[in-house]
Amino acid sequence: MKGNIDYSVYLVTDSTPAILKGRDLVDVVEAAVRGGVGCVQLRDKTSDTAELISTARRLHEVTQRYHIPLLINDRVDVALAVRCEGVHIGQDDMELPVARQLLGPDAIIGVTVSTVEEALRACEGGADYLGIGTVYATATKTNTKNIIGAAGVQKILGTIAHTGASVRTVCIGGINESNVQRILHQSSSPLKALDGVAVVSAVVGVPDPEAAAGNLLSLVKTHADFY
Ligand code: TZP
Ligand code: MG
Repeated sequence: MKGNIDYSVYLVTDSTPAILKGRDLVDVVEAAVRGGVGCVQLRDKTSDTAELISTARRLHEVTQRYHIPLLINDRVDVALAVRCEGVHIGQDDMELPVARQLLGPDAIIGVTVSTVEEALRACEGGADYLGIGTVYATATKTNTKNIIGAAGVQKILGTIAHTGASVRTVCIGGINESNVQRILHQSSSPLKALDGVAVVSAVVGVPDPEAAAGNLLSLVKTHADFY
C-alpha cells in the first residue's frame, strides 16, 4: 500500500464539539472519503486511550473498505492496538527510529517538519512522508510554533529535492478551497512538487464534507496537470 497512496487530499480529523456540531466523526470521515480523500489521520488530543482505540477501530473499518490508509497522530501504541497502517509524529513525539522499530518497515510514518533541518533529519530517519507547515495560522491548532508560509514550504522542498530523497510531501495549516491552488503554486520547487495538502476544518468543519473533499481534490489535480 505504501507506494501508491494518493496524498492529494489528506484528511486530519478533529473531534471537538465546535467542529463536529453533533455529527458522528465516523460519518463525516466516510463522507469525506467518498468525496476523494486518499489518506486519513485520526488526531484527537482529548480522548482517553480506550476512546481513541474505539474511534480508531471504527474509522479503520471505513478506510479499509475504501482501501486507503488510517494513520494515528502521536500514538504508536494505538496504531499497534488497532493494526492500522501507521502514525503521524511531531517533533515532540516518539523519535522516528523508535517508532519505526516498533511498527516495522511496512508501516507508514509521517513526520511534521517546519525547518530544513527537521526535514533532512526526517528523511534520513526514513519517514514515508513529511507534513510541512504550518503554512498559515489556523484556529485548529493554535500552539503552532512556526508559521512558515508557502515560501517556507518551498525552501524545504527545494532542499530535500537536492538530497534525492523519495519522501512524499504534503503541507498543512489554513488550507481551503480558496487558497489551495495559490499555495501549491507558491510552494512548488522546480525539482520537487508537493504530493498534496492536509486539511482539517476545510473538510471536517463544513456542512458537506463529501463535496468539500471532492472540490479540493479537483483543485489539487487540476494544479498537478498544469505542471
Ligand atoms: N498541524 C499544523 S497546522 C494543523 C496541524 C494539525 C491544523 C490544520 O488545521 P486546518 O483547519 O486545516 O487549518
Ligand atoms: Mg504530535
